[in-house]
Amino acid sequence: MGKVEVLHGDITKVAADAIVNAANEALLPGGGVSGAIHRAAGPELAEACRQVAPCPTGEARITPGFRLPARYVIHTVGPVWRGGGANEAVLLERAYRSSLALAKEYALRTVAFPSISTGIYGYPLEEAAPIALKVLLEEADGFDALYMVAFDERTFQVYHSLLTKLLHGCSEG
Ligand code: AR6
Repeated sequence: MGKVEVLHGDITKVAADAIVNAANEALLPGGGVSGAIHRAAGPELAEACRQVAPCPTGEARITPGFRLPARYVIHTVGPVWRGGGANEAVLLERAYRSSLALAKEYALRTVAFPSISTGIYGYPLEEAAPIALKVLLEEADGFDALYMVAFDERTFQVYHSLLTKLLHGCSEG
């Protein structure tokens, strides 16, 4: 089984086969991780996004990585948090799964994710992390490595301690 790891840092520096972008449905360069990815990839990325847009919430699109160390960028759209009663959990899980389905289609072996929806889109981190890690652990078999790249300290701590707990639980089963 491929490994799942939580990393602390900037996803634009990660030399995975693909990094995932927490995008908006129009695939326009925004703020947050999306802004950072577009700045690091160069202006060609926005043009490539234009050609594959729009991307409904929960779906994913793929483009080259241009000036990034990653070969590809997989753009996915997580849900905007509306209090929890608007299918957010299903849509968040779908965003992770669609991204990995696309990665498999392209025979990619390593994929790095940011914490989708937990920034500008307001999804509570403690509720998003179990969904994200559940999908990564379930799908790890099809990859060499799946990374969750946490930019800030709190995000790192939440994912890191949860992953440790989940792996510890699994090893007993
Ligand atoms: N590397 C890794 N993670 C990062 C980086 C980075 N360089 N920069 C920020 N993050 P957000 P969302 C973290 O807001 O909530 C955009 O405008 C950040 O700390 O980027 O899905 C899009 O265009 C947080 O933990 O994404 C959409 O309109 C996580 O990435 C909207 O924001 C996600 O925060 C999407 O909002």
